[in-house]
Amino acid sequence: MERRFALVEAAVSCGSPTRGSEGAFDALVDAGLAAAFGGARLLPMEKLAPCPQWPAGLRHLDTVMAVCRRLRANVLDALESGEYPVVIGGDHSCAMGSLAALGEFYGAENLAVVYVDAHTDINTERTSESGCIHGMDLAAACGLCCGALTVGRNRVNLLGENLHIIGARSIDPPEYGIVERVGAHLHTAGEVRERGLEAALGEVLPALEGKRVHISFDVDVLDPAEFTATGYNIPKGLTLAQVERVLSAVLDTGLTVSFECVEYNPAMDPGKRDLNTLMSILKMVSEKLK
Ligand SMILES: [Mn+2]
Repeated sequence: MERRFALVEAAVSCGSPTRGSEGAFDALVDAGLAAAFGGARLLPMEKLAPCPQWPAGLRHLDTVMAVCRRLRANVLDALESGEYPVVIGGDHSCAMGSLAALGEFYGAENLAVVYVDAHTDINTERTSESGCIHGMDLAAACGLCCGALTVGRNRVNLLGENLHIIGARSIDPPEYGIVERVGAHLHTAGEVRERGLEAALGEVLPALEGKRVHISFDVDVLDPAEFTATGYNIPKGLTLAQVERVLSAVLDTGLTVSFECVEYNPAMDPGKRDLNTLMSILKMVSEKLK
């Protein structure tokens, strides 16, 4: 049976310090993303103004959580309709919403996440220095954060041992300890450079067996030589070829149940160079899934 897709918008940028990524869904749909995914059903989302409050030092908490609750409902809607969700952020705080839906639908013990990102996003509200919620989504999904960062029914939607982070190179000191404590698997960009990407994939891919796999792809994993339209341009990133290799290797397992792409900022891409790059990556993803 042919796979049906839902393109799900996560219109949030105030989980990050930079505005603009809430426009990524519209930019990608304008560029033909729905057609690339076989006439996917669109689940757009209202763009909320960032609330002024930062309770408990959490930047724009109410707006971020409102988006994540809507996203959870829309991803559940797609899953219950038998569709494969393709979530388009927005900043990475939206992963709290997607992972809430996936954890509830499949059960946290059955879910694995391949997190392709320049960051580890595993600060809690106690370790974060910035208060930016897009650096806390994995900690929240693993149940390490305060109740205010819980989306949906379950406090724990992901077990650390089922989390595989690839390409990280901007990691806060407390995050190393949290990664270790939850038993997550970290393959930094430096490690990929030194040992090669295939060595990392050789550890990640066998660990996915028997799991339902979610890919969460933050465009900032790419080296700034090839992609700059995102909030952080962090040197020594993965090449486009390496990112395509990671995504295709994970997609080729046939185990993925959803895909997420975050942190593209069309406001930083007037010439649309990076839009074209991203569309080519996402078309490759769609071809793999067809
Ligand atoms: Mn990132």
